[in-house]
Amino acid sequence: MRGARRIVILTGAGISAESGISTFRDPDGVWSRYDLNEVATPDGFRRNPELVQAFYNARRSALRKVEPNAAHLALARLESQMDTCIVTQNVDDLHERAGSRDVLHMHGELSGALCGNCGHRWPAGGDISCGDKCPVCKCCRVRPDVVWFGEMPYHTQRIDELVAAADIFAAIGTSGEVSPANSLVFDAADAGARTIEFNLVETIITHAFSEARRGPAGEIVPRWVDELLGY
Ligand code: BV8
Repeated sequence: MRGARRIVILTGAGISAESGISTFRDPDGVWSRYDLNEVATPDGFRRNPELVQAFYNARRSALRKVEPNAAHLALARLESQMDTCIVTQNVDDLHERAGSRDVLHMHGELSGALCGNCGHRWPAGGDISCGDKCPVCKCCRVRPDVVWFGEMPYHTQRIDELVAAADIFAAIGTSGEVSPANSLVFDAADAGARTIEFNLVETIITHAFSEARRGPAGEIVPRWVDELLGY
């Protein structure tokens, strides 16, 4: 039997829903208001950079008005007492603001800027605009440091290593619609981990989990953390 239990937690937009951040594929979600091909692909950015910058600037300012919820706080409490790593598809900073330290943003972060010319990455601070200059190469091809469709997610090797060594793999608030994030549960199950899905509803990857817990993350995740910590 391995040592202390290693827990890997994949989070999606649903964990931030109760904080007031829109999910993507719920009926009133982001993709019901925007065409992802226009605002979350390199071609979309090439075609209309102003639209894309405005899309992410609006999400950046919305994020400043919300707080982490009980699910984010419970995961930070878990990490303070057990070997826990969060792999998030979210580009918000609510896990960090809840106190989590070991967070891998596989789709990048709203708080980051990326130079489309030299690849330099830096904290954006406020809004990003098309006229901004890269602090390194001085080129004006600054974009949000997020992973668009068709681009390689960040931290893939580290994530694969963590999942292969996990004793428990949990997915919280994700529809399982996006790859390669949606394949991690299969890798975890193949490696012998216990797998648990936390969602309001059944998803297209529910069948891959050994257990499913239904309800709002803000309620069912703190309960699960209490169980794990023996409260
Ligand atoms: C890659 C970042 C390869 C920025 C995002 C056909 C054509 C082209 C591409 C593809 C294709 N088929 C597959 C692909 C690959 C593609 C993909 O998966 N497309 C999908 C749409 C079919 N994937 C990629 O392109 C990825 N890259 O494959 O690279 C490669 C290899 C080598 C070299 C180069 C490249 C990159 C994917 C990353 C895209 N970027 N976002 C941004 O945020 O704007 S993804 C986008 O979806 C969001 O970031 C989001 O995080 C992510 C996943 O969505 P979820 O988080 O799951 O959110 P969703 O709304 O879907 O679901 C919310 C869930 O929460 C629901 O289930 C709901 O029931 C639940 N919920 C709601 N409220 C609550 C709740 N649960 C609990 N409590 C609540 N209160």
